[in-house]
Amino acid sequence: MTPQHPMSRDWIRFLFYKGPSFVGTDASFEDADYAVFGVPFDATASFRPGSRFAPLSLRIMSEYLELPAEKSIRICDLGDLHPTVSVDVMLRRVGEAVERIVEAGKIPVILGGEHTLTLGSIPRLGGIGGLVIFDAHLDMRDEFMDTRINHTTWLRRLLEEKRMEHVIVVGARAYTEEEFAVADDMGVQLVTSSEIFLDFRGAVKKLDALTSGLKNIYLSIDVDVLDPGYAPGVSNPEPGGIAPIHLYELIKIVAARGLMAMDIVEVNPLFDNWSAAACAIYAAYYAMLSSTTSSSASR
Ligand SMILES: [Mn+2]
Repeated sequence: MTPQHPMSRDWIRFLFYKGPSFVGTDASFEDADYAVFGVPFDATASFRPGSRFAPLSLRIMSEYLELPAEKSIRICDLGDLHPTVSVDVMLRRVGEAVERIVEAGKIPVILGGEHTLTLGSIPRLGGIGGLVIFDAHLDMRDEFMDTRINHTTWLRRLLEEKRMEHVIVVGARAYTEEEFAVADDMGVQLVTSSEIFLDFRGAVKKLDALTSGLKNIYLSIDVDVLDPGYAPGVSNPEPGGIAPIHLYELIKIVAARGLMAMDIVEVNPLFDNWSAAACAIYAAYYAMLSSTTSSSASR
């Protein structure tokens, strides 16, 4: 009798690649602390569409990066929501998904898609202790191109519906005077990209102070917060952005407070050389790592 080669026991898995899945995980929902799902939606794109392809490219990139301490985070990949061109349908489905994930005691990690999806998730979550957004933009227009719910207005719609006490936008640099005035009026705190560039340690201290004592953070990462030189593949590139290493260090501060949910949006693979996708994966990864490490330390 010929001895059994180890691969013969699971030869289908050994020979064939069935991916991609986020960081290559095949964990079940039951076994995971983080439940990843994609939202292939870019129907309100005002400049360059294509972020609907980001969930796929983020998964592919995530399988090729050498991420630190990968084994210590328990992640499952649920797949993508079905595509739709309806903003209302997308918002409803995102809301239902995050509600079910949080009810099961897990942390949703949403792969956009355009930023509008955050308006679907936050209203369905009770007990958010703070909203920290990394973004070049404020997304506080009243309307844009004749619609009131789109990727440039979602934060204004969210805060009109329900004021939140701790809303912080980090890396902001591209906004109208009106948006700035509305943000100020609604109590939104800013850490601008110039502040981060000119005095990084000062920015660290400021973000540390702004998030001090907060927990159950909703973290929303718009990859256009990065300079387009680092992350060209976004739908609305704005020069003067921050560097990836600064983004990761700032994310670690926020995520260490403890995450309730997270989304990572606006990567656009049609304009990417895989850099924006790689930066996005690292950002999501450091967030999960910091939140996990801090929660197991406080147990
Ligand atoms: Mn943006």
